[in-house]
Amino acid sequence: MARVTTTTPAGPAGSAFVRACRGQDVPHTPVWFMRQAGRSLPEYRKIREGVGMLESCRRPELVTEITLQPVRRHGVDAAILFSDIVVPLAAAGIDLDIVAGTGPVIADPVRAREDLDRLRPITVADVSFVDEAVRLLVKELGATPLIGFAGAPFTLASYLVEGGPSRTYTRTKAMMYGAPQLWHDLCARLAEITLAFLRVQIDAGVSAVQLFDSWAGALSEADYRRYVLPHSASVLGGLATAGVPRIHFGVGTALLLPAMGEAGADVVGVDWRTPLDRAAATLGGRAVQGNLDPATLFAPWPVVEEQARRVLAEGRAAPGHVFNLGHGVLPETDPDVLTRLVDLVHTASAR
Ligand code: 1CP
Repeated sequence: MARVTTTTPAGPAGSAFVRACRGQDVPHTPVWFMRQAGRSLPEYRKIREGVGMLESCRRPELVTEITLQPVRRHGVDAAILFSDIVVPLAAAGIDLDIVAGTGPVIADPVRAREDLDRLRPITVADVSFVDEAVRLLVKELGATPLIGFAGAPFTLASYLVEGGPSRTYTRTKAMMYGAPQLWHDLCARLAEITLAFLRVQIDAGVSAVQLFDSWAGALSEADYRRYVLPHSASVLGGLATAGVPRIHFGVGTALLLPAMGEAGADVVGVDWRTPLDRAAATLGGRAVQGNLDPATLFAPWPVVEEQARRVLAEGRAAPGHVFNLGHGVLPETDPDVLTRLVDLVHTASAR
């Protein structure tokens, strides 16, 4: 009897990364790192000298170079577009800056109904620099997949309402509970902008998208389902037929993982607090991404190796596993440890 073999398309669609996202067999577990481009790399610090963060996101040649740096250096299985989650908000008309050492700062926070008028829908013309950067990158990367991304409505709303980073999300929750219709209208607008922004990246050629709901872990499951899930679902559901895997990630989300999967993810990103086998058991057959604690990279190498092997073993419980950290690379991380970790993941997982 003839054996049925799945044909592997050439190029990014046949890469270990895309195949793992789809739960297909892979030659090795693919690996990339959230915030792999950034301050851990001396070549990044050098090229960013004297160029503000937002400005650097708007220069396609610079975006291309910064995005390629960690691919060249570490040999990761995927690149992630160098940008920031607030880039589409600036394109939509919000006056904001990304302040070094702080993060996004919003000049006039969104607190009342009339503030919604400052959030216009976006078209490709508003983010033409992203369209151009993705096209340049797809050419440069060849068979290496490029991940596009956006912030999810809750995480974006938290910056808009608080005015910047927050630890307690007091004003955000005050709006959610005290003015639920305003909250839902704000999130619906953000979902529309986010969906348009991801479509621009998909049309320009990204091979996967990641929706970052980094701060969703601040919510109970009940509140997440009521105030957040419908909006993230309208983003992810809007991409159901786009033909690229959808990754959905947040921090501190142990009890939210099933709901984040239900929002329409093919792959659920897991932070380091939840073992991947326990996550997989609640995810109804979805692939997982993660989840080495980024702080582990400051420990002696034998500890890094032991922990990475544990993550690989736990990841086998899921239909597909993309190795990553449980959150972004910390700026003080030794880049040589990241390179060594990529090699370890590849050799230890070779089938
Ligand atoms: O690997 C890469 O190249 C990553 C590119 C990238 C991504 C995916 C940047 C560049 N930002 C982001 C997404 C992002 N931005 C998220 C989601 C991911 C996550 O959870 O880490 C969030 C929450 C932001 C908001 C943001 N932008 C923060 C966090 C602030 C807070 O609330 O604590 C910060 C510090 C920034 C600035 C920023 N964005 C990116 C970089 C390299 C930097 C540092 C600034 C600089 O280099 O000048």
